[in-house]
Amino acid sequence: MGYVAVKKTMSAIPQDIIDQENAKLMAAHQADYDALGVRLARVGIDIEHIVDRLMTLEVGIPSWGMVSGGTRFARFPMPGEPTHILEKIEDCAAVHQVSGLTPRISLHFPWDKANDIDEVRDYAHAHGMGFDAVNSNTFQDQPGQRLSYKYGSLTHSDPATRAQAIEHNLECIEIGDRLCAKGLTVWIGDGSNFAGQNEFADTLDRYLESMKAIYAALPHDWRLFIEHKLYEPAFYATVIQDWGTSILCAQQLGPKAQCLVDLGHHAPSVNIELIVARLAQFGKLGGFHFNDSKYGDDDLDAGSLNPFQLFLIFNELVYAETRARGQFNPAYMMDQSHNVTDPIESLLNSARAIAGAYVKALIVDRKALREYQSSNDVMMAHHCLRMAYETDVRPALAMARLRKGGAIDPMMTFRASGYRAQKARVRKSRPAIGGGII
Ligand code: LRH
Ligand code: MN
Repeated sequence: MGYVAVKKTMSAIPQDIIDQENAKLMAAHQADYDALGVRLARVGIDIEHIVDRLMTLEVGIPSWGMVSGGTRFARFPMPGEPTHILEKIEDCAAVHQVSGLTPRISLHFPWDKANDIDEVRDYAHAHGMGFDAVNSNTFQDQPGQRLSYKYGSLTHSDPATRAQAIEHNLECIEIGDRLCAKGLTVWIGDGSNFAGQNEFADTLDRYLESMKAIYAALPHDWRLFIEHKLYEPAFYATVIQDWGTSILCAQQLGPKAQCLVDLGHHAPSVNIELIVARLAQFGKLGGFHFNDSKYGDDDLDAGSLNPFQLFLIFNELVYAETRARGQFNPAYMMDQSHNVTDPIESLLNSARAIAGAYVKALIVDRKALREYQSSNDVMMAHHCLRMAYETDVRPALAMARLRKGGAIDPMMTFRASGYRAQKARVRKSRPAIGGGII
């Protein structure tokens, strides 16, 4: 995806703390690793090859996930949470330092607006961090904003309001370009709460007209991610409600436009891995917002409720990669709201779940699976997936982290660092003002 190489000069967590914690666990880790290596070799899999593949996996961190999240009812800030973008970057760097998996931050504007965007870039680079897709925001009105998005933004019936929303997206591209980001994610809450409020086809025409203007402003090597969502804030119809509408729009817009799958943006029983396979088959799978949910867009920790679904999604991704013969680079990002846990611990938890799902998908015996599928041996085909899913791959995950300077045990190492308590001593606390996701 052509991200800039960054020279790390600053560490969020003193590296010797990570090394000390690793030293205590090294012997047991090595024994577990060797045992897994023997077990995988028994079925013809080279554990070193798997770890090498895992070392290439990179997942973007949502800047808005670094503070305690909330709901419309309330938000409960946590002592030591970041109070501005530089502190958010420092915390993102701590997640990457311990997990080795999250080298890029996905920023959201205007939430992450800064007077000196070059300072933000350089501060991140100094921590060994880069930037993933930037996110525009035309689902809230900003103080002093001329025209309201109450009745929509890129699809508003008023051309001036649409122009204002387009202008904001062009500004996000400009800022993102200064940050060496390579993508823009456009999620809009546009939709209706009453039948008759909007004309569906006309509204989508307006969406495409607006997105064409944004598409035209993309730098040559950028991608435009269309994020669909079933409902909320609209509760009758949402303009970009599902993957079908998303892929039709991406095909209309052009090759740089692709579909972003936020796992929480589907009705509870929807088969998301099937959607992933469809989007990948037609070259329109742009990326992910990983999280988990039970009811709605709950933005819970990825893999915390449906780890098997996460595995099945990566099972489709691993197969799609073989089918795509190299033209396959979905942008993996997390999008979570940490309402009752330390955001860093939740992101470490989710990073481990995502890496685990990927490694389990890599060890699926695809040759056997293909044979069982073509001979309609249903149970053995399913068994292939179960055997991979039920394999304890934690030693391989730990080895990849270790080889990237991270922690054998991320959670216990982060706790041992005393990072949050130290930040609580130096950072101003943010008042708990009402609800809202951040
Ligand atoms: C919408 C969404 C979108 C972000 C927002 C914070 O629900 O998933 O990706 O802009 O959350
Ligand atoms: Mn999202």
